[in-house]
Amino acid sequence: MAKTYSKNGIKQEIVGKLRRHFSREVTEANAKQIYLACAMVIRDELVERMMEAQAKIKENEERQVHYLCMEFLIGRSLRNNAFNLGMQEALEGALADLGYEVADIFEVEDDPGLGNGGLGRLAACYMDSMATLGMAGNGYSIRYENGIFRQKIENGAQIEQPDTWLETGAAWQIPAMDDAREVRIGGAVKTRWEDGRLVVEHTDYTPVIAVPYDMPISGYNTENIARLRLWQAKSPIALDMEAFSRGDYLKAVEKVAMAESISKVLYPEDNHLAGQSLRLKQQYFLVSATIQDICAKHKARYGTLQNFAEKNVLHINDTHPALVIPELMRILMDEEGMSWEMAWNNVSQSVAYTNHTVMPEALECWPTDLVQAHMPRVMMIINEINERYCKELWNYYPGDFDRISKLAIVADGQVRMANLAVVGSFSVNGVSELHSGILREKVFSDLFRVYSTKFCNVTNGIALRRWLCEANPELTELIRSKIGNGFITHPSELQVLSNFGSDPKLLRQLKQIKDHNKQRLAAYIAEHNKIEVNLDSIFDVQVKRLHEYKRQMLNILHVMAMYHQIKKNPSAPLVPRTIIFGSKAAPGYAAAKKTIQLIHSIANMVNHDPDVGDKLKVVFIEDYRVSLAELIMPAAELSEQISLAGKEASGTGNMKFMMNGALTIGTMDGANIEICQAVGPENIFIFGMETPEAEALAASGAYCARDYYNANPVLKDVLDHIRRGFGDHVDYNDVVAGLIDGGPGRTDRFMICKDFESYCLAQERVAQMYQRPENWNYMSLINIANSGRFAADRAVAEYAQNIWRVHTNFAY
Ligand code: 26W
Repeated sequence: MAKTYSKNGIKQEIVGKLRRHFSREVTEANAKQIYLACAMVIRDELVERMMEAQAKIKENEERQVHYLCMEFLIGRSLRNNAFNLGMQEALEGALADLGYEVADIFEVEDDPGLGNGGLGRLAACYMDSMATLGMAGNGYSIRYENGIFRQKIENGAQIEQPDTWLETGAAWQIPAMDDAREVRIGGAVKTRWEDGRLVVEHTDYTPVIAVPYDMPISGYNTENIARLRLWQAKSPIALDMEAFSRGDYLKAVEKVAMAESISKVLYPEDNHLAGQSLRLKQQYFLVSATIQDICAKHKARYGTLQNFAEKNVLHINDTHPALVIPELMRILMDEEGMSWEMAWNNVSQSVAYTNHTVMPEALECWPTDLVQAHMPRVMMIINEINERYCKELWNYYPGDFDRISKLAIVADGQVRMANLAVVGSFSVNGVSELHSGILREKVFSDLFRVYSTKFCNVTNGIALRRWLCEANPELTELIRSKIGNGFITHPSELQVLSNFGSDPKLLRQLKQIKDHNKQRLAAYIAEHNKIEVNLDSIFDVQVKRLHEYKRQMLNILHVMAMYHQIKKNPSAPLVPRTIIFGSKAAPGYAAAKKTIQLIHSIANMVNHDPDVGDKLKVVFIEDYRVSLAELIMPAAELSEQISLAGKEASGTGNMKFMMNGALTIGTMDGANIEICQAVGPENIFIFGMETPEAEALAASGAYCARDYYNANPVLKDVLDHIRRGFGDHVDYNDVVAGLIDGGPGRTDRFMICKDFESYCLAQERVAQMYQRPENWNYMSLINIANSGRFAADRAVAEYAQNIWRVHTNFAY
C-alpha cells in the first residue's frame, strides 16, 4: 500500500509551490520559504488522506475517540510527517538538489509549544499512536496564539518572552470555517415549564465564535490520519456599534478583545492552579465548541443523539476539560429535549477520565461564583448532578455527613472538578501502577469504595518513532541490522536485542553511537553556552519542568558535594561528569525560579575553577523544548528521575532516556518502578525512601531536615556554602532556610535532606560502573531491549481495548 515518492517528483512540487505561493524561483527563495513550500507539499498529501479517513469513519459508522486536552505539545511536524509517510529520503534528495541541507530546513520550523510538559507531550504521543494503530482518533485543543513562553537566561535568571509559533506552524493547519461554533459566555438564565418540559432561556451572554483549524496527524506507514482540531476564538462583531455611536470607543472594542483573549495564550502553570477566570473561560470554550461539534456531526449522521454513547468516547485528559459533563447534559436536555436520566446515561457512558497528578495544589477547584458568572446554565446542571449524587452517597454512608460533604462535587463555595470527573465518567485511570494505587487508596479512597469498578491503570508510553527512529537514526539503524524492522510497529520485538548481550562488537557499536550523539550535543552546548564539555565525561541529564517535588535541588546539592570533593583533593581521581539541566519554571513560581538562579551561580563557579578543569561541568540548556529533547535524549548516559516517592504520577522523560540507552538514577516513583521491573534492579540505580516510608514520615510531622544537616558533614558543608553565596551578589539564605530553618514538619517539604545521603551513594555506584564500559554498555543494551513496553502504541492499545472499546491493529 505504501506510496513511494521520487526525489524528482518532490522537487518539482516544491518548485511549483515556491512559484505559486511566493512568486519566487528556487534561487531567489529563502530558507523559510523553502520550509513552507515543503510543508505545503506534504500537507496536500495529508489532507487528501485525512478526508478519506474522515469519510471512512462516517461510512462505516465507526465508534470514535475524542481526546480533549488543554495542551498538545506536538513538536515539529516536517520531519515527523516525512518520516511517517516514507518520504524522508526523497525529500532529502530533492532539497540537496535544490542546494539545501534537509536538517537546516527542519530547523526553520518553530516548535509548536502548545503545552507545559508531560501532560501535553503525552497527548501528542497518543495522537501518533492512534493514527498508526488505525483508529478513528480526534484530538481537540485550543489554538493558542502564544504557546509556552520562550525562556531566556539573563545574569542567571529566567526571562520569559512570547512564543509566536504560527508563522511557521500555521502551514500544517487547515481552517474549517463552516464548522465554526458559537460559545456563549456569561449572561443570565431563565427557566420555565412549558408542556411538561423545561424551557431554558439564556440572555445577555457574550458570544464567542470558535473557529476550528485542523492538523492532520500522520501515523507510521499507514494511510490513516488522526485529526487534531484546534479552536481559535473570534469575536462575531468587529466593534460594539452601540457603544461606538455613543462615543465610548474603549467599550466598543472591549467585547471584541474579551472574546478574542480566550485563545491568546497558554497558561504556563504546570501542576499548580492559579485559578484565574480567563483559564476557566478557556476550559469552557474548548469543551463547548468541541461538544457542539461532535453532537452536530453525530446528529447529521444518525438523526438522533440517543445513541451518542454507543458511537463516541470523550476522553478527558486531567480535569481541565471536565466541564464536558455538564455541557453535554445541557445540549442533550435543553437542545434535544432528553430527560435527565437518558441524558445522564449518555454522558456517564461516554466520558472517560485520566488523572495525571496527585499534587494537591494542582487539583482543580473553581469558586462557584465564577462558574455561575461565566456559565450560569452549566452551574445549574452541576448543582443538580451534585444533589442527585449526594442522595446516592447517602445510601453508602447513611448519616455520615462529614464524609458526604468531603465527597461532594459542590461544597464550601467551590466546584471540585476531580469529584465531578469521577462521578460523571465510566472510567478513571492513573498513569502508572503506583499512581493508580495512590488514586485508589489515597486521593479518591472514599470515591473508590462507591465506584470501584470504574478505576483502572494505563501506564504511560511514548512515541517510539519520534523518540527513537527520528531522534536517534544511528541507533535505529543498528537495531534494524540486528533484529529487522519489526520493532517499529511491534515495540516488544526490541526484547530480541537482549540476545546480543554478550556480543562485544555490538556493545562497542552502542558506545560509538552514544559518543556521536554526545558530540552533536557538545557542539550545541559549545555554540549556545560557550562551554567546552569533556566528551569522556558522564553526560548526566535532568530535563523536565522545574518543580520542587521533582527535586532539581537534590541534583544541584550533589554537584556541590562533588565540587567540594575536588577542592579538598584536586589530584584525587574522579570520574568526570557533565551535569546538564534543561527546565522552564512557571513565571509566578518564585522557588522554582530561584533554583534556576542557583544552578547558574554554581555553574559559574564550577565551570571557571581551574582546580576543576574538565572533571566537572554544569550546563543549563536554555529554552528546553521538544526539539531540544530530541537532541538531548540520544546523548544522555544518565537519566535523573529523582522525585520524592509518591509524587511523580508517571514521568515520560524517563522512558525516552531509557529507549535511547541511558541508565536511570531514580527513586521508586511513578513509572520508574516499572522500568526497574523491566530491566531488573541490577540495571538501574535506585535510591531513597519508598512511598510508604515517605508518606509515613510526612504524616508524622516529625521530619526534621536539620537533623540530617547536623549528622552529615557533606550536606552541612554544601548548605553552609550556599548560604555564604557565590560572590555574585545573589543571596541564597532563603533557599537554605527553606530546607532546614523551621523546625520539624515545617521545612524541606520534599525531604531532600533525608534522601541526600542515599542519592550520593547511588551516584557513587554510577561512577564505579562507568569505569567498566563493557558492563555499562551491557546495562544500556538491556535498557533499550526492555523499553518496548513503554511505547505509546502499547498504552493506546490498552486504552482502546480496556476503556474505549474500539478496535486497533496493534499486535502485542
Ligand atoms: C491546573 C494547572 C495544571 C496544569 C497542568 C495542573 C496539572 C497539570 C498537569 C496534569 C501536570 C502534568 O503534566 N502532569 C504530568 O503528566 C504526565 C503524563 O501523564 C506524567 O508523566 C507526569 O508524571 C505528571 O507530572
